[in-house]
Amino acid sequence: PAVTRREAYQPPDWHVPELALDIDLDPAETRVRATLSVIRADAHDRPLRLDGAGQVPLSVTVDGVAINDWRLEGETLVVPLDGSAHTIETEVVIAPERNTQLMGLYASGGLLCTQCEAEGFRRITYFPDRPDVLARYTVRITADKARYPVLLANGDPIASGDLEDGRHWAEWHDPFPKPSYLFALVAGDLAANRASFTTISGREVALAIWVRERDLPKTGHALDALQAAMAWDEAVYGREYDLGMFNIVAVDDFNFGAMENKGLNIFNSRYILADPDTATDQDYDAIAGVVAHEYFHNWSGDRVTCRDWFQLSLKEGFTVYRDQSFSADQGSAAVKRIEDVRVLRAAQFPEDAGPLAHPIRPDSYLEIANFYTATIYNKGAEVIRMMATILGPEAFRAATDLYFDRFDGTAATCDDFVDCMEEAGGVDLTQFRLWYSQAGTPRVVAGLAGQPGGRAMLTLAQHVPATPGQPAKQAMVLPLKLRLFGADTGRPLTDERLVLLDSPTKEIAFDGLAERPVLSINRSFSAPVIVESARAAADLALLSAHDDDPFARYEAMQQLMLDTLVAAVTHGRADHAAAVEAVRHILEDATLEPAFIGEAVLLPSESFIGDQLAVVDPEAIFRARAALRRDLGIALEPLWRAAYADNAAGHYEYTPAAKGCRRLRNVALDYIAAADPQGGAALAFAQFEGTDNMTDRQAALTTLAGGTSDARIAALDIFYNRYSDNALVLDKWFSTQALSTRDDTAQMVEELAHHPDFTLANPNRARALVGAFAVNQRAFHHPSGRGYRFLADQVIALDKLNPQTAARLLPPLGRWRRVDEHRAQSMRAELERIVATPGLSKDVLEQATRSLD
Ligand code: DPP
Ligand code: ZN
Repeated sequence: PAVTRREAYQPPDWHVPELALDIDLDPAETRVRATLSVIRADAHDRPLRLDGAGQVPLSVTVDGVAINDWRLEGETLVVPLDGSAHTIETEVVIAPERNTQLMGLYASGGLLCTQCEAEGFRRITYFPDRPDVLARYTVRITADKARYPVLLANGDPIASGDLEDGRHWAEWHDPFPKPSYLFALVAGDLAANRASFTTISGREVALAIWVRERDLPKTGHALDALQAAMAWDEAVYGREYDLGMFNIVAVDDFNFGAMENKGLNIFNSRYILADPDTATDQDYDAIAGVVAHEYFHNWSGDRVTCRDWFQLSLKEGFTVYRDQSFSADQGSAAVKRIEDVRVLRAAQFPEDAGPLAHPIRPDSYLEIANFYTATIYNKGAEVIRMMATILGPEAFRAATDLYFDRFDGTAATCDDFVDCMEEAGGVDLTQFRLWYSQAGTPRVVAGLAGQPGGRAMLTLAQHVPATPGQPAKQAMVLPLKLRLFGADTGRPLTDERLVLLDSPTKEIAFDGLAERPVLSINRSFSAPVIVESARAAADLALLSAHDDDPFARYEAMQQLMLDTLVAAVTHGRADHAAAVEAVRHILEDATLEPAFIGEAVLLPSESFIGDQLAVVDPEAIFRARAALRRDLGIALEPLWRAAYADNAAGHYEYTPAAKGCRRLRNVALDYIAAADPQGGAALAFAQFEGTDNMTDRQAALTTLAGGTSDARIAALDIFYNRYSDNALVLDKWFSTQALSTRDDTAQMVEELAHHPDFTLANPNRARALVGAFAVNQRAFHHPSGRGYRFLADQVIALDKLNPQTAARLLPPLGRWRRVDEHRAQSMRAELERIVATPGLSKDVLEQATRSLD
């Protein structure tokens, strides 16, 4: 397969200002007629080339006349043209019911729907399927009226009618030129939860969330989130919605979380449907975040799109930053920041440290679907956040205004965005642009040396590690917020300052310090880097108790626990006293909100502990973490029990405060179970049975699923029977077991793969079992190698149905450099087995071969 390179970008040879689609829907045989008005871009003599995949043209006409001098080069339809403007018509037949890749037009639960990003449109019709060809779409859909009473496409509806044979049709027009990846169509038996939104300039927008009739009661939260997001984007970015209608459809089979098609977002149902009985607080938060994310794409993605797929982070990094800011404004900003950093560290740091590392603007790909990564999205968002920090809020807003104004209706690049930041911010971001080209997580070594006479010297050094294809790195611009605190009193000794570390090393002197200083650095996680700063347990404990930046406070606590756990893994045992006392202090601090306490007292994950070690020993990490969990549980048992009792709620409410109470209470439950497995299991089972909401039920189930009590089996059975008709909750049943810390998880997961409710055809289900298992460090790295074999088997099987989702499950197998030689060999052997599989997709081939390097 051919590699696509960023450097090889060429502007399109032909523009397509208008596209009319006439789609006669049928699951087995859908007829697509496409009429393209094409204009030669400049004085060249090249033919028109239209991308296609999986179909053949039944007919091709030019200016109304059938031609036969067209040809196929691979799957590309090549049409020789003489003039500078023509009308091209093609006709194809496709079979949505046989589309298991879920790219292009496919069937899901009786619906017909589309997913076109990145290159799915070519599976529907012949078109220049690249994001820099922007067309105005008019779409006519015809379908059986009984089976598909609702017919939706982008833009606004302009006409509809009935036909004689029980069929009907609808016509939609989207006045905004858009690339083909934003095309969407849905047909099915759907009901709408409707509302309206009045924009800042007074226009009425009709909102609708379309689902199966029986799911209507679960759409209220998503609809609220949509309205909040629309208002927020007006207030914070000055962005107003631009069509008369905004539709969202939920579908059960979906490769992504959701898709920002112009005026017709299509969502994975897990990011729409919620009620207290079936969705956790985390689900509610994710729904609001994803609804906002897709809505925000209307400007950052649709009105201004990407020139080519190497610029993906232009829309994704920026839009993730926007949705993170939105969610921070809706609840506790401190807790949101902690959660976002945890995701970055769990998903992106390992990617940046492994064989699949790539810059947020990659240089080449075999299959673009493989680049919808935590690096493009989450690190991309951190890069935008750093520019916002450097510019300050007013200049950042001026810069985004300039960006939207200048590039509205066009396909832009990451450099265009940074140019606007520079112009409006009056700053030089030349060196900062290295964030777009260099992969790898920068490391900062920080040392603070106290000197006599109230002086101290801070030494900072940066190092960007080598990554595949990038052996040597240049020094980057790292915006580090820092502040000094007094070691005796915990009082701030300085203001917070923003240091731009833009050279390999830097020294900063502090004078007039009244006490020995303690360093608080990378406050609010101002730069997505790893800070190494040898600080004594007592100093970390001091910061965890006194730092005025909540993120830094959390971070000090995490560092103290990490140091303790790394010592335990390295030496077989560690002194837990400092960690216990710091946690006690947090639990006893009445000024803290429960949500924050719930985060601060959480143990670092096994994988994050592993990331601190040269060679990961999953069993030793598990033991060290379990021992600290038990000691914290035992030493502070009265406090956990008090937290458990004090944070009980009468009934479910989705508010930041109620959410925080549930969070802390469930963290406390897990510590109680660590201290007292019998009593804890009984408490968990009582909560499991007595609660009125899924947050508490799933938390109790998780605690039980990690233990050995008899209540475990009972709870799993009750849960299964109660929710056996709800696919999204069954996903939780699978993933809770796949994430269990029990010894026998690997075997249980193999058995679950044969459960009648398990299927690889549904991406959510595949991710719930296989994806969850592969991040369960202890189970996946089972010394027998059975975890690796299982993952490889599933990837190979899924690749035949759905290459994109199969490829996204593969990366854990590439972490072989991080484990001992024996495990590494087993992992490599499985990767080699995958590569040797006949008929492998380029999606999986690319991921597996890169993972072996
Ligand atoms: N639908 C995916 C997202 O919104 C890809 N654009 O991030
Ligand atoms: Zn997105």
